Amino acid sequence: MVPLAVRQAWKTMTSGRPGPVVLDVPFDVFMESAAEEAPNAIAWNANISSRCGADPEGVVKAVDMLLGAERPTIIVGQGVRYGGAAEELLKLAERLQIPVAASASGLGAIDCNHPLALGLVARAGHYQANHATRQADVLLAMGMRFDDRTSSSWIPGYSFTIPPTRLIHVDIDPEEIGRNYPVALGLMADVRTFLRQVHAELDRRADLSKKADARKKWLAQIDGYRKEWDKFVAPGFSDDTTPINPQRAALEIDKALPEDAILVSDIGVHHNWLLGFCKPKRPDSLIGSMGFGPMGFGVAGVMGAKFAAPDRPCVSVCGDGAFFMHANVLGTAVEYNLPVVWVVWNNYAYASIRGLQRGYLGGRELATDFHDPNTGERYNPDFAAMARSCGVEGVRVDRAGDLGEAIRKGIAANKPYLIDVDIAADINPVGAGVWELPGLGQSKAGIGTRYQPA
Ligand SMILES: Cc1ncc(C[n+]2csc(CCOP(=O)(O)OP(=O)(O)O)c2C)c(N)n1
Ligand SMILES: [Mg+2]
Repeated sequence: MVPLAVRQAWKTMTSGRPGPVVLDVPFDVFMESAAEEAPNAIAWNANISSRCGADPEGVVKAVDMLLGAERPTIIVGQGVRYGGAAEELLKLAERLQIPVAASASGLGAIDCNHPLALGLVARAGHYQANHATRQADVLLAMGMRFDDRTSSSWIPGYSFTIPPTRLIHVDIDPEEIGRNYPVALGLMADVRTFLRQVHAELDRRADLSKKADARKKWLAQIDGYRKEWDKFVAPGFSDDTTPINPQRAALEIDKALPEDAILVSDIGVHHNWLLGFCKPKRPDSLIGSMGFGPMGFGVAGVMGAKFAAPDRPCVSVCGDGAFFMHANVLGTAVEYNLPVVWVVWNNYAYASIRGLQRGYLGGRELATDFHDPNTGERYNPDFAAMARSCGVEGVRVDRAGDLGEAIRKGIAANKPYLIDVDIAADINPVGAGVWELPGLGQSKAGIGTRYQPA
């Protein structure tokens, strides 16, 4: 049974819409011996392809819609990363001069520094991204599922305005198509295969620049939004206070990471800061767990990243709350000799939850603030000393100017390394979208207003 189940689990994990699989093996089954030879799961599944293309007529329609649009916009999710479609995506964006936005899991699908990269669409998303996707006349969404954070709780006019925006939704999982928004065109396909079909169709078209003037106007408009956003966030980058301004911390982390680094984020307010102010260059430069969002994903997951990519620097940014929950990773990293770096985003709180409590409970907090009961002073264990007690290098950073150097040193050390960073908890990331907890109300957009189509 176990060899069969491993084979099936491997296939489920890697094909179609890929994802983690739980294999629950009862103890008695573990104890049994079997005459069966365990087949190699990887070899068994090696020749299965899930690269289905879209309906050919649908491809022609999609190209017609894109070429006829005045404010076309692309938004991508993790389907680009899993489908290995980054190259084809960049080629389409450049070929038709269409800007590319991303959901949290799609960030980095094209280099965030590329002039056509809009950045993040979300509650805490970038103004130029949200304001483009909500005004688009045609929106091409690929390998993404329109979850509540990306979609500003589906409230029209913040992330999307569908309709009147005409949505082309391409996904390998047909369940996602039409699930959250009505589509003008829904196509089940692997993203890379679809993009190759689109390029082949474009090769057959004579005039790709029909709407060139409208496109230029659209891109110029977006440049204006980008300037407004840059101005809005500028002060945070030069803040030199201690505890460190979280926006500044995200910037310093981003600057310190080499081109090929994998940054594994945990769950919490730090994740929002990283999504807002890191500029991932590759589809797998910044990974996190959206949706299920288990704390510990970044604390332990960085070791998984290192196993999978031993030649790339792997850095975890994780909350103090999650790190304390999962501090056993220190021992594991030593036992397996895994040179990973933990940057503990130490804000002395389950800050994301504390922020919600304060917002919705009239300023009160319950068990989310870490303090000494006698003095009220901030309390946490000394994480750097804890690391050293496990045989892991541990340092403390409390000035923004020292953070980048500490990360570079941690990576260069080539052994397990922990950096405990004192980061402010009372500043919250804001962006162009909103979020609503049912029954509790809606947050306010930090920049811009709700878009009302004419
Ligand atoms: C295992 C688990 N328990 C609880 C939660 C709910 N939750 C989401 S964020 C968060 C607080 C995280 O605190 P910390 O790790 O310090 O990160 P911060 O928000 O302060 O950056 C909690 C309790 C969760 N996502 N996963
Ligand atoms: Mg915290």
